[in-house]
Amino acid sequence: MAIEKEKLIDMYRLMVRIRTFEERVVKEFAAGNIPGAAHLYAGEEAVATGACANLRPDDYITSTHRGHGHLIAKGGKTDRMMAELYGKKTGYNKGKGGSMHIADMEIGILGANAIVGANIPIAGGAALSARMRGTDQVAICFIGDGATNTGRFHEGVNLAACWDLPVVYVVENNMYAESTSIASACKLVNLSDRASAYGIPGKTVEGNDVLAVYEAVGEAVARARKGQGPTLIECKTYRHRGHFEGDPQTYKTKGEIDSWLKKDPIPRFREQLIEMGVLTEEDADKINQEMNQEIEKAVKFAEESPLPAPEEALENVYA
Ligand SMILES: Cc1ncc(C[n+]2csc(CCOP(=O)(O)OP(=O)(O)O)c2C)c(N)n1
Ligand SMILES: [Mg+2]
Repeated sequence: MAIEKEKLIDMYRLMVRIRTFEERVVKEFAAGNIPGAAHLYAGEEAVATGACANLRPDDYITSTHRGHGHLIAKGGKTDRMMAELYGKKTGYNKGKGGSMHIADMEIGILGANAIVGANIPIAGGAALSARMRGTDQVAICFIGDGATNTGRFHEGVNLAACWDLPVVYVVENNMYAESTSIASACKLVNLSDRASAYGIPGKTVEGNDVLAVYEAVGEAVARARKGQGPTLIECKTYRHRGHFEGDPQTYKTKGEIDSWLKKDPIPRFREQLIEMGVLTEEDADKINQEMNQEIEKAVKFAEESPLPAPEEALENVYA
């Protein structure tokens, strides 16, 4: 697979942008600067990055409660996202939605979503709309392993399959739904096997390998654009943090955590790019520094932005 050097560097930068954003959220959440709940994406960056690298600005994504990585990968701006997390007026939802409701219709982000699996029919609807308008837009629907056990998954994937809708289901199998292991909640070893129940192709890839995700989702997006219907790609990955910030994670063992930390997608891709001669150590360090500066600015923007006024509470409730 030949990928342009610039594209590879963009993918690295994006993964670092997501990680730097998440690490800062950990800090600001602990300091009490972010109200509500925070479900972090650290560890899973290769999935959103590899998947969204196949999309155009006018394509769609539907996201989850663990959505920061998806939103950044689809082009979401970290300053407006941070402001939203802070509940500030300059945020994506004018500070009234928070982490789990960020949306930007102009770049196809149809929303993070606090209801597990509720983004599945929304992705189908976006894909149906593209079909009815005669465009070749596609929708990527990001879902967790847990969401594949919901009724919405069955109904949504089944109908999208019957109608050959241009949707790609990217299942982020991070092995847990809250504290419930997928091994205890599903007999299948590979969740991509679920695809056969709907008559669509399914594939399992190593979710911490950004190029493997890019390639598999790329084939699925190409199928969808040609009108050949949905595909389900399972990406096996791991969340570095708890289900939510504050989760004591008593259901994970130290051995498990350590073994996955060794498979961290970011150092892995960095080494790969250095070996390929795409980046030098200095280039990679410079990208890390640039992302630190960007997130520093995002936090400053959030801190300095005003809170929404109480009398604005009922504005923008309906689109
Ligand atoms: C319909 C519904 N049921 C339960 C919950 C509570 N809940 C929030 S996240 C979550 C687990 C989701 O697991 P998974 O789909 O694997 O996503 P992950 O958190 O691992 O990214 C649950 C049960 C919810 N938000 N919505
Ligand atoms: Mg999960």
